Amino acid sequence: MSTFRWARSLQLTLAVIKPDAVAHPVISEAVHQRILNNNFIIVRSKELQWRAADSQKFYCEHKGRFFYQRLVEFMSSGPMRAYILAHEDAIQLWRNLMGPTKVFRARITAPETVRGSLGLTDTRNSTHGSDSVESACREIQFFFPEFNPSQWYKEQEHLYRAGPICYDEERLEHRLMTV
Ligand code: 3AN
Repeated sequence: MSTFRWARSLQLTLAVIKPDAVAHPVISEAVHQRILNNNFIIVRSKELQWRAADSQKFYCEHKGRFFYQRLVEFMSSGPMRAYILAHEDAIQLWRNLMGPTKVFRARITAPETVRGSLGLTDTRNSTHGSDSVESACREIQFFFPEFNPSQWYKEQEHLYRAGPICYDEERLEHRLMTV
């Protein structure tokens, strides 16, 4: 059972462990442990694999960039693990833990971050995280179409904030003790 102490409302973000990291269970587990060690609430988690069309749709803003084709192929090359995470400052906290986009910069400037310590290349950089409230909502719905963030904030946020919650090791998610 976990009793987190929250001073402010919870915020949701989307976090993804990309195919390069999921391909190596030790690395994937290390990222998962960082999520738990940083007191994120795992609201949902699932493993999935994209088709090329999913990858193209998700990264359409990068169409035309030199790395686009490589990125699209990589993101549909194998299984990923996606999470809906909650924390007081979930978006910024997860992005701080991930570190800079470019792995070689991350290794030098932020070696303790996920990308700095576990990323392979600028494309195969181990993790993804939403960069704003708007993108978190959009991306959560892309990965978890059955989940409604607005409804969660309205009906569930106060329950997760008050707790108690427990961690379900089989589902790799936290759940409310009252449900
Ligand atoms: P971030 O994931 O840090 O928010 P974005 O949204 O600019 O970064 O880029 C999306 C993804 O595109 C990155 N995670 C990375 O996999 C890939 N990418 C971005 N910039 C480069 C680059 N210069 N070279 C190769 N891949 C890149």
